[in-house]
Amino acid sequence: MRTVLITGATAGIGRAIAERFAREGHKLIITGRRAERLNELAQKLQADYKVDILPLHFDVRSKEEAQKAVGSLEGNWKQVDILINNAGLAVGLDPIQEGNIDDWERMIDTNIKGLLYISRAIAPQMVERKSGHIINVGSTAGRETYPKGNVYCATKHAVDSLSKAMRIDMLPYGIKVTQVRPGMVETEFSLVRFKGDEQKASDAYKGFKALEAEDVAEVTYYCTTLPEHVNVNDIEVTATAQANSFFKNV
Ligand code: NDP
Ligand code: 8X3
Repeated sequence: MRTVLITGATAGIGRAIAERFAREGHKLIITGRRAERLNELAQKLQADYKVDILPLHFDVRSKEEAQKAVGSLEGNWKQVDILINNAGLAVGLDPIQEGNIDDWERMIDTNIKGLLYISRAIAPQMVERKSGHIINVGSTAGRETYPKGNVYCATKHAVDSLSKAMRIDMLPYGIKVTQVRPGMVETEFSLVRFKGDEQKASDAYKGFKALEAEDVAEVTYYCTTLPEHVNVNDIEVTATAQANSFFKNV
């Protein structure tokens, strides 16, 4: 039984990952901004799987909140064996000359700085114990840049770069670093990207069978089941109907 901290567990991929690990009997620290959803999920997982769940609601964009949340961990909760940096978002889909600067900042602050704040707070105890696994949720958008995806794609390229950098820095301590890169997954992602426009959000998945959050959770869980000497450095997973960021069988 291990302790797993999952950021962005109130919806989509993070929520599915939380359920996948709870099913296996692991202790979970689940995080997100929406306290009510987080508490409901904690109660559900506790009831369904009889596991210990600690909900911590905070905004990963705030260095102070992130440090305070991790600093509040007590006793056994301090030892995080697996950190899953999943919280993230795309906001807007505009050419660079029309981009909304606030949208850009939300993406950069969440997808890059948030991931860094949490990793900086959790990694030292892994280093001290010479044990641990950090999983960063990247994207196919971290490999390919698609039209109007500019800043979102740049943040996911940063996740790619940081995953490689962390793997080098963690090497002397035997800490695994994995990047999981999903293609299109039908979650609240597009609803957030299109600022609540349900039509635009559902159109994004029209005409093909996208991944479900549970598919990504399964792949993520798999990466944590391998022997001590084996690490999945980087894994890209798309729907069968999606070849890459540009080609879909619609
Ligand atoms: P969802 O919108 O369904 O879930 C996003 C999660 O991130 C929520 O739990 C949300 O919680 C959390 N989150 C967002 N901003 C913050 C913040 N500032 N502080 C704390 N938590 C935050 O999207 P997905 O599940 O699809 O996305 C999860 C990850 O997967 C993201 O990193 C995304 O980039 C990546 N991804 C998604 C793909 C897709 O097609 N869906 C494909 C490839 C990668 P709350 O709002 O409660 O704070
Ligand atoms: C999310 C997948 O293709 O919308 O990372 O960028 S995509």
